[in-house]
Amino acid sequence: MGRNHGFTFWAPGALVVLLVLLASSTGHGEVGTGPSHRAEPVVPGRFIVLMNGAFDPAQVAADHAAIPLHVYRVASRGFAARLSDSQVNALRSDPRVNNVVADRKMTIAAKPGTGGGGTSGETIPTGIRRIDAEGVNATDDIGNTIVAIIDTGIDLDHPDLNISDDCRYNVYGGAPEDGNGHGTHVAGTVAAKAGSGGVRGVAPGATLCPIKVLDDTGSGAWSDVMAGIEYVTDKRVKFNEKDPAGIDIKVANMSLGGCAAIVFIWCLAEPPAGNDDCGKVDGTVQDPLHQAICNSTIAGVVYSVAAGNDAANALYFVPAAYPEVITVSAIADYNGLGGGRAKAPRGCNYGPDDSLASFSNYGETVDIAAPGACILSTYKGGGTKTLSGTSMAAPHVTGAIAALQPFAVTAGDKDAPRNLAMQALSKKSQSDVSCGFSGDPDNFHEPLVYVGQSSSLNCN
Ligand SMILES: [Ca+2]
Ligand SMILES: [Ca+2]
Ligand SMILES: [Ca+2]
Repeated sequence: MGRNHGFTFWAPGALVVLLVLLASSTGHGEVGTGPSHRAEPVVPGRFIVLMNGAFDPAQVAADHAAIPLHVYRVASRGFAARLSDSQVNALRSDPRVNNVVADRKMTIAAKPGTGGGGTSGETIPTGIRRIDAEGVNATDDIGNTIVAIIDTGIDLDHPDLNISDDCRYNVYGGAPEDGNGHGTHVAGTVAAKAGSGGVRGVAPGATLCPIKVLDDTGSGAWSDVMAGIEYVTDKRVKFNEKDPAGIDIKVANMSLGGCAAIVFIWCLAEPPAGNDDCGKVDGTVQDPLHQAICNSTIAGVVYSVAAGNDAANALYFVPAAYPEVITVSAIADYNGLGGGRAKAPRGCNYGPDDSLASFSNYGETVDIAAPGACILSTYKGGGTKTLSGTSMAAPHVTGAIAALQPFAVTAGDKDAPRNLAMQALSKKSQSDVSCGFSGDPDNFHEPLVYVGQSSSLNCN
């Protein structure tokens, strides 16, 4: 386990979030039901400073002798920096400043995976078969569709992936190589090429835009994730404005998350502040990550995000809680078929076949389910690996969105990308006799993503 927790991949195992009961007199929420680990969600000394109106964040930073780690001008308006207590106090009383919030940590909590394919030929992963995506043709339209993977980077030399030369970002500088493997795994489920060996993704050969915001141990910070969102949003806004520097990023995958509300060093079983107003409470930005994502969806980017792996209400985790994103829960499927008749493979048991995965978060903020247990996909170093988590479910939905052709979102409405994509996606209800799944613990029965391009339906 890493030392610090607060923002993590959603893969089961080492949980990152402590759902804690504080005395009810504090007004904080109830006891979480998920497994708990001590959390230290704040990055000591590091802050995110948000502007009022159009004031120049670089000027404000300079006026306070702050050295920005990041300056945000598109998805957010502000900067991130290490600040002393006196700088924080001075910034808070500067009328150009809307708010100064503590930056929060991120830590990987990925379950160690099992070995991948060493076989010749191409393996069609069970998740691809379960949603009938194996018949999606690798068209030019899909190849030209650009998908941002906001993660640990991507193995840039992986022979099974089509990675953009123009669209790439690394918050740490240099090439966005994936020293962890998680981002490469996510990328392969979205878009591993057809007929090239390895595995096959939902939208085979789609163009991947690596956005590296978490380091090789899976650690990072909200301010770094916001920098990745800033890059994606800036490229998309420029595309909307027909600027030659623009890039038509259609959809972004975020297989990561952190606790929605914190007090001292604990995560609370509470939704994020200002969740119905893009992170604002009475005009003050309390949740800058939410504000950044709203401005990105307003620019026309669809966000597909992991629900989280705490077997808890996804409303207590971000970005899963945000209304403007598509939040994806995970089902366990072991054979690529519906019907619930398969046994879990050795060492990879997350509940009965074709049920909500035992680790998956749930609740009203979840929009759609996808396979997320024992998923084979591409991995760093050119090969493949089997991993589990809602991290693995979200890219099935991201790929399904990328495979929708034509699919266009007009900029301007924060809810439009999510709503249009949800309407356009094919889905199967939980109660579908051949395709559905069991075990949803709440009254919000999200459907299963279903691409349905195979000539022989796999649900039967
Ligand atoms: Ca392949
Ligand atoms: Ca099954
Ligand atoms: Ca549900």
